[in-house]
Amino acid sequence: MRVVFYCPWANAETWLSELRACAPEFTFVAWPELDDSAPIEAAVVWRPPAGMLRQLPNLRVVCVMGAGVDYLFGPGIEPPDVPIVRLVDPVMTERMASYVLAAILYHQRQLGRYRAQQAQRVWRQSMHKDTSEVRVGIMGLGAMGRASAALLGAVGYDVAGWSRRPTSLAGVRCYAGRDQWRPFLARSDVLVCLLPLTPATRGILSRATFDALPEGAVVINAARGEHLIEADLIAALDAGRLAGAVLDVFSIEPLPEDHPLWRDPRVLITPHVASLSNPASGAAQIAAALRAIRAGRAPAHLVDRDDYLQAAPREASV
Ligand code: OXD
Repeated sequence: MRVVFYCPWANAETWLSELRACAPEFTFVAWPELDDSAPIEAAVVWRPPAGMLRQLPNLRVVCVMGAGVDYLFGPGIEPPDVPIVRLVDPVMTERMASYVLAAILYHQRQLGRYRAQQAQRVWRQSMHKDTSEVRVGIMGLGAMGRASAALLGAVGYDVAGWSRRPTSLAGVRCYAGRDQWRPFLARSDVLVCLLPLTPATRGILSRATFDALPEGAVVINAARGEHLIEADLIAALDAGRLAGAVLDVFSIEPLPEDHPLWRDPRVLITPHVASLSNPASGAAQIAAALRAIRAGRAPAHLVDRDDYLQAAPREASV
């Protein structure tokens, strides 16, 4: 089976060698260096260029080299009607959980404040909440949300999760659907967004959401920039409703140099590094999906395209 590979990342060559090493029975060809020797039956991609996938009439599967697949449903991409497989990789899952923990600790233990004091050589102690007093709410209980909840629970946080459909997780208070959205927010001192970006979740980190959080809450977004309405975040910080935020993702990346968030001391910015894809372990997961397709089995972690194609509700999930 011939597999086309498209990846705009700096480590694309490493990915290609890992894929070839993990799945030697497949022939990987880098886009656009295709020849006509045999049809392309699979694609391994990250943010493929507009129209690329539509030029592959024999495609049987699209494997994505990351957790998010939202961009496949963006203008001009038009994924063909074949299974789409997202990357669910234990290494990335652990990376996300440790990022979420670090982001919570950054605010809880006031590391930003002490960094600023250090710059002024100021020795001033401030009290902080103990771990068991911090109520964390995780939006999205997929692999990354579940792993984050488990790590935070093990450290001693009071953890709840919210998902579209009812879920149960040991040690985690689980909320689901529209009816339980507000009670979930009302008990979230730290709100962590790990949701997929769909028409139903775009803009979900909005003024209405911030107003429903306890006063002085912290927001962490490690999902997609488009979940957040940036102007609403800045207004909520200015009004003192929110105490701070940690943002790893932005609707425009890299974040433009003149963006006001760069200068906001209440916001910690990281450059989309919460859960970088890992070539060795990621290639092994993709190889498993390709083998499933070749054997006529359904691969794990199939994307439900209806989630991405539905019309946007009037208000984001609230
Ligand atoms: C992903 C990402 O979706 O890194 O995996 O954004």
